[in-house]
Amino acid sequence: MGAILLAVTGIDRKGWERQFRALAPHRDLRIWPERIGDSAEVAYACVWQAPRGLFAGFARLKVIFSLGAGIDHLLANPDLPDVPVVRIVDPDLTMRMSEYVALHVLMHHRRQRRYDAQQRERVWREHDQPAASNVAVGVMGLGVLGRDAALVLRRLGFRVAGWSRTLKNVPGVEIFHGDAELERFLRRSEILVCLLPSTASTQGILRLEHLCKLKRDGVAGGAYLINAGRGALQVESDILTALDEGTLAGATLDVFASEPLPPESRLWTHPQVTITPHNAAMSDPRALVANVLHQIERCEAGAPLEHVVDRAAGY
Ligand code: NDP
Ligand code: OXD
Repeated sequence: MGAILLAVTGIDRKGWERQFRALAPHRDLRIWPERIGDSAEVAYACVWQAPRGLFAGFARLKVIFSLGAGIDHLLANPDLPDVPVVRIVDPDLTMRMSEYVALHVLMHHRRQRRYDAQQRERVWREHDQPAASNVAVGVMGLGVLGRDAALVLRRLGFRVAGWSRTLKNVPGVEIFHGDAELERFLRRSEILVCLLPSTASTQGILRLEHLCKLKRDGVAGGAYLINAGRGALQVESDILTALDEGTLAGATLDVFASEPLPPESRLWTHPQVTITPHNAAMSDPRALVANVLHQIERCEAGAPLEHVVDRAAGY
């Protein structure tokens, strides 16, 4: 049984350590940076935003686990060894993301920001409320998270479409795929939900050229953007321009080019922007350590690992 290394930055480490010790008291757990011991004994690395150079010190790694669904933080690391990289796919994380997507789609759809502003002024005024069945929502990325979010939105009654790289089949969801179908997908979407990974082909995809194709003359009363994928997908100055010009009627942003979002960013104070601190679907160690340990047990039993990242595709 090889030792397990826990190496995280930017998130609280204590909950992960506590949960590993609680669920696998028999395992040899090493903690970066202070309790590494003999690095040659480490077989599994569980990481989030690993510091540059981390992997160079561990010559016998067998598997690297990302403690989140995204792996862009790993692929950006020039020392990443040639071993399988496994990402989190877990119902707990998926449900958290679908909650977030449903909350923010409904917030825009039900004009909640307007009612919040009215409440501050003690104003009692109703606004026209279209039915969800007349509102077109588009989900960019129909992977584990996008598919579930699309189905939840469908269940809420929205007209849902999804866009992915390869052709998918999601019951009740209109399907678009590939670059050739992006424009048609955007033109029919009033509320755009982005759950793409950050890769060489998706970075900057939320730019003016694409935002201005969203459907503005539908019953939603304008076009809305919800990005919970990655900050690198969005061009923040273009989003501000789109909001100022009315190309976008509102935006919910959970991820940013630079995190935490710098205090001087105009996004903080824009009246049509809702900001959350990259916690649309936080990785909760209470649910996810069991997932990682299960994968380690599979590996040690000679079973194939699940959810291994395709490095060439970048996700
Ligand atoms: P998946 O790998 O399961 O799905 C990715 C989807 O994106 C797939 O449908 C894929 O297409 C599509 N895609 C990738 N590249 C392209 C492209 N060039 N053109 C069109 N579609 C493309 O990932 P998950 O659903 O598990 O997670 C998605 C992302 O969500 C993560 O990478 C991460 O960045 C983000 N995330 C954010 C969190 C937060 O708290 N804000 C929490 C967790 C994840 P295809 O199906 O054809 O392969
Ligand atoms: C993830 C994230 O990728 O939290 O899981 O961003």
